[in-house]
Amino acid sequence: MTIKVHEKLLLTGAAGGLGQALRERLKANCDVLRLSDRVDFGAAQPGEEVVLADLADAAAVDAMVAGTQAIVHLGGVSVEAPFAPILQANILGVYNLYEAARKHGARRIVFASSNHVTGFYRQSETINASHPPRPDGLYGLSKAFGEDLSRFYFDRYGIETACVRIGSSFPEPRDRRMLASWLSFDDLHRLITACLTTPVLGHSIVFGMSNNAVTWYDNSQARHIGYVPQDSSDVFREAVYARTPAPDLSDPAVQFQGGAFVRMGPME
Ligand code: NAI
Ligand code: 15L
Repeated sequence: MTIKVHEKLLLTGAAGGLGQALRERLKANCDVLRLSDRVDFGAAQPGEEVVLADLADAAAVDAMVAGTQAIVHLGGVSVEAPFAPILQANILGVYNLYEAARKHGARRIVFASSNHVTGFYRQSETINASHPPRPDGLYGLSKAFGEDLSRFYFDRYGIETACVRIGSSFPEPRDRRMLASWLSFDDLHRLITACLTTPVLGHSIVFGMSNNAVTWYDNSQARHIGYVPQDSSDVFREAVYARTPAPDLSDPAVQFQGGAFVRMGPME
């Protein structure tokens, strides 16, 4: 099956952890991969373009989006933080991105949402896309805003979006919680590819995790995307248990899906 369905694909947040992991992988999905971040990350390689832009700068975002047919939007504040930078990057930034997509005719966006949109569900619960958001902080709240904004742009303008509520995407699970939330880089690429290639995406919410035996997420409402994970955190379980202490069940970070994020108070 060909996965190259877009001529020019934009990847934001290209300098970040996931941006670096996806840079080579996403070249298979397009003729030209346009990479963007606000920080310098080196020159364009063959098959690439580089456009530096701060997401809060509407004119820069407009130029970043122009000429692209689809967007993988990873850029932004990626952890809990004071409201000011979250406001600029994740709220104003996502508005600027969708406005530019509307003006320039980009038709499909994969939005890197987060498990922290629903971080205040318990680790004893299994949730699906119909469960209402329960953000565990300002960061999760900003991702919930991005999900709502993208739904509005679908309803009014027909721009299709997959809101991928990424769990924990790192080379390996770092702790016991991540055994449930882990998403391998290869599965992340499979999931993004599925979002970019499925015939009808509409506005969809999909949880981004590998095929982990213990999980809190039910993706049965995203079958139309066709994502089939190939990796699993299970192969790391023994090693993670050996190097981490038994969980304290009275700790909110152990009770809730958002982990330590639920303990972070309002920030100055
Ligand atoms: P990261 O923090 O390593 O990368 C984010 C990138 O966004 C950085 O290169 C940064 O320079 C850029 N950025 C920040 N503010 C910006 C602005 N105002 N304008 C332009 N660029 C800006 O994060 P990571 O891990 O690569 O995550 C990528 C995306 O996936 C983020 O949106 C994050 O919220 C989301 N995500 C990641 C998860 C993970 O496990 N890695 C889990 C859940 C969501
Ligand atoms: C996220 O949303 C963060 O971007 C990432 O750095 C991890 O903290 C991840 O969630 C997680 O919950 O493990």
